Amino acid sequence: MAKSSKSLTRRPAWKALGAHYKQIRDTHLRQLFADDPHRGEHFTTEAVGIFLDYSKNRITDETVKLLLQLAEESGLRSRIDAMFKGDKINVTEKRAVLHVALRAPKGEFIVVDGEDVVPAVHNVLDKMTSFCNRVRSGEWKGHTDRRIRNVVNIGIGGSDLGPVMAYETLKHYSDRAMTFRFVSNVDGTDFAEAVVDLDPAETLFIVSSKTFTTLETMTNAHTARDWSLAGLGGEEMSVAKHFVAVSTNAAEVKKFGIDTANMFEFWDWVGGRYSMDSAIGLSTMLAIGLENFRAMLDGFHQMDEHFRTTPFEKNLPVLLGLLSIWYNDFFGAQTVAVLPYEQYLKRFPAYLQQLTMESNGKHVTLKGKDVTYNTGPIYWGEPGTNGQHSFYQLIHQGTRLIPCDFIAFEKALNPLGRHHDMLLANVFAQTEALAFGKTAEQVKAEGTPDWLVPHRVFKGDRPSNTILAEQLTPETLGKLVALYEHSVFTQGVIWQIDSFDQWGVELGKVLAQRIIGEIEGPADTVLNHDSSTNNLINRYRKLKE
Ligand code: G6Q
Repeated sequence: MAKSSKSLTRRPAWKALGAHYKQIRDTHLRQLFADDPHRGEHFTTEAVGIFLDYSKNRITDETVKLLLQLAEESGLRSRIDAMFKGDKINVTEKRAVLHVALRAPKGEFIVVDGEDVVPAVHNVLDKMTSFCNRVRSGEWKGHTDRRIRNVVNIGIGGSDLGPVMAYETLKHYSDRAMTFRFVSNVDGTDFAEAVVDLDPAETLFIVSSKTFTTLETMTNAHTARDWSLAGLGGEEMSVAKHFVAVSTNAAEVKKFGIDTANMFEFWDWVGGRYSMDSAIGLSTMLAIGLENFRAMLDGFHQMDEHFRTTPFEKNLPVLLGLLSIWYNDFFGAQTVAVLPYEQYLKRFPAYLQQLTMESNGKHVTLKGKDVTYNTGPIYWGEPGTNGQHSFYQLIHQGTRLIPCDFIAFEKALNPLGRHHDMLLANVFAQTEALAFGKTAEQVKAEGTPDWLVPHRVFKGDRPSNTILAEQLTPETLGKLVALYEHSVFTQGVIWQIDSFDQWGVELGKVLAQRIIGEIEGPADTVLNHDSSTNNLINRYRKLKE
């Protein structure tokens, strides 16, 4: 039996970690720092311009050694090689998992089903480039000969969260003469508000859908088509100038009326939540231009190479992933807070929610057996310093253990007075307060009356990582996203799950299709759901009358 196929809980490192946890769970971070005056330098690592301080975690050298041993026993090295080689590691869908090919430089070879996919990636990039140049320069004209000033991306899930996050994150680098909007929700309000102040003559829609069959996206795309046609005199030929598609499904794109010459392709080996650097990033390239888009791809690639080639003890995604396992499976932590101290990253936690939770929210192993341990934690967060004035209370003084990732940049993109120093002071202060807290003695020494002391005590011992980079650039964004992508992969390998399928979204979709028919069909259609669902549908049907 290969090492990696042994059940996780029977691995020597797993068992040793369980015993080790019992030994160190009561050792406070204060003690760990007191024991080693160099701890703050010791537990750090830096690569490709990303600095990770993981010293404020509840770990010792022994913890790290055992976690690294767990990675080895789990066959992480060979699984990384398998992914980069194009093996079909998404076993339930029998697909290769090759987002790393999307940022592979020209000349690299990555073979899927006997074919090198890198040239195809670059062909699409070239096609995107020439299209973006035409739109950004004003050469591409709308149906009435006006230039395109507004771009609306229509997509959902992986075909939305990446584009919207990348646009918000890289707004500083975007063409401010153009307006970008993102429509995802089937709630009509999303579309209505996105176009309320736009002129159809100057508006280009990108219909982003891998399958081109997703209910929300196709509903929004048809509404957009009606809106556009209504504003352009109803002339069908205008669609060619105002709609382009990003998809793997040429037949459906054609059926919709989009010229396949204006379709940007990607492949079934790109998962939706791993697709922001494929053609799904068309709106990103339109916003920030080719040079910046290429810099972002280069950032992704640098982190890919770091992940692929660096020994695990210095490997950023591996360390982040292992720390997440440590808290999730041994401390029983249920969530991870991601706290970017950078306003432009305000959509980053939402993006990470899909990346992490759709990937690792699984309850069976690759072999279909129920897992006997916890898998994917809940990821959540908000940008600092705003979160400090709301939910940080619970992180500091609540009853739950919430490991935190603090993300910050040394240089501001908008340097204004003392703002940036204050921002960074808050990052350092929060991680310090979480780790060390404030003892009853310290609180008393401040003259606090006895009855108030317990309320003002901070127990500390709250773990955090601090991730620092020089400045938020397209290249840095690529590195950050790849850091989390590969951390998710690391965790999935250890849990022995398929991080690349998403069967959990299916059931609701199928039931919704059935209920749409019942809501819109004859009022006397007999309902065969449970009594609650029947009652809700009936109530809505009556209200509609
Ligand atoms: C992501 C998922 C999912 C997907 C959406 C949109 O990994 O597969 O979020 O991206 O359901 O799918 P389409 O791009 O096919 O419309």
